[in-house]
Amino acid sequence: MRRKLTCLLAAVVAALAVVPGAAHADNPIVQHIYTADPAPLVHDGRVYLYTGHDEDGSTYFTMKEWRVWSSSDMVNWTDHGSPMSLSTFSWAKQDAWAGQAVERNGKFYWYVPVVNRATGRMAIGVGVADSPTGPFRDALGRPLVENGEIDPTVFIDDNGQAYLYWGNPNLWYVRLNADMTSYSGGVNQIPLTTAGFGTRPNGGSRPTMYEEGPWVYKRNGTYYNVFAAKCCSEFIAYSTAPGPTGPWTYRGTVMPTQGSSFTNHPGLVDFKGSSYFFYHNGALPGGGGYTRSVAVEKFAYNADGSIPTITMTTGGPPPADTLNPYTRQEAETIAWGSGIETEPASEGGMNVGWIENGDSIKVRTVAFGAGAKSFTARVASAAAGGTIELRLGSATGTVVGRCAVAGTGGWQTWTSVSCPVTGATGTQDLVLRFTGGSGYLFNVNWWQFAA
Ligand code: FUB
Repeated sequence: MRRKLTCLLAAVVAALAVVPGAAHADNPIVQHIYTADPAPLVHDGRVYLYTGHDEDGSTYFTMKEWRVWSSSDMVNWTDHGSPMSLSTFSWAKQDAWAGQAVERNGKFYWYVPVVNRATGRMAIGVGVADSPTGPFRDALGRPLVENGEIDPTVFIDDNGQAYLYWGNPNLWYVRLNADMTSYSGGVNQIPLTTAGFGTRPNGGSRPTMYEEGPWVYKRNGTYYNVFAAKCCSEFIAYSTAPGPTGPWTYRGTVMPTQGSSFTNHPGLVDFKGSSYFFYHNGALPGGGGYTRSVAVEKFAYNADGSIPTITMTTGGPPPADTLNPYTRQEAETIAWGSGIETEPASEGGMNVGWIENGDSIKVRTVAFGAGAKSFTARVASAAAGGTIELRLGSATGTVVGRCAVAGTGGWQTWTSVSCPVTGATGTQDLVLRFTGGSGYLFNVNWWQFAA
């Protein structure tokens, strides 16, 4: 990924710098891999984002694993790697497509569609974990439900009744039992009427706008189903209902067809007092219908509960919070990464790696307060190392510190390096810019300032 992106990203960032009003570029929210099919979950003061992973250079929905990301501010996103993949489900053959995770009684349930090797049909599996970042295991050892259709969304109503909806070209649901891994009442079909889901121009066998990717939730007593509409290219539309199973009324467009991907996929949450709409597009260099990227926009419901039309931006939402540099921050917590990649770290979590001269990581709204005095980073290098430049605002901003990194004898042989810092005060974007000789320089696991 990085080979083709490094130069192109620099060009994109340079172009954005001269676009009035585009002071920063934080969409798509992940730059080092292609991501698709966002499913956000708010838990314990963070938003966890469950996505698919489009392979580099893909010419189909060639997807082998799912990924998890999290943020406390909607702009800096931590890479939690891949805690669930096709290999989690021994019965799964291929197609790690669009799913959704939910928490119940301290456990996290992640519903996903995959091809069942035994039948060759799409089936819905369920992963379960004790933490929102996994690891997830197969809860059942078999599909929860199978009818050849995709894109599960899960919703727990106020009375505790949980529902799993899914479908393309139809729309189905089951009533999940409290264990979240079985259901009662059989598999039910939601009638796709034009009153409920709009009229598709030249619809033929698909007369309504409903295509796939339902996202069902409840707000102020109204049930919402936001879905990918029409094909292809898709746009995002929604319907509402007085109950979880209907009757549904079509409410129109949420996001028009935009963004260089012929699919789109919705996910909505409220977080720290605001509403957010997640989607995907083909906005990264090399991006397109099979190399997609997840992005997010902030929005406000209209007074009558309707959803305004939301358009894709390169800026994304404003920060919902500041980042505390005086606690340990993972290097893989990133607002915009240029040239870097991530991998599992031997010390736990992920580390940033494949760093070359000129690569950088931007972290937004870092609350330095009265001033930072020193910087410490956890680093490893099987090569000669290099330097971490600490810059304010951008990769060409004021240098407030320089930390030398020497070779440690291995890419996972970790040590801590420290250096003095002057001039880092107030709340500012921070860029860790990496410099050195040729080839890969060093890895970074975490960093922390001292006041
Ligand atoms: O990512 C594979 C498929 O593309 C998803 O399941 C659909 O929602 C569409 O986004």
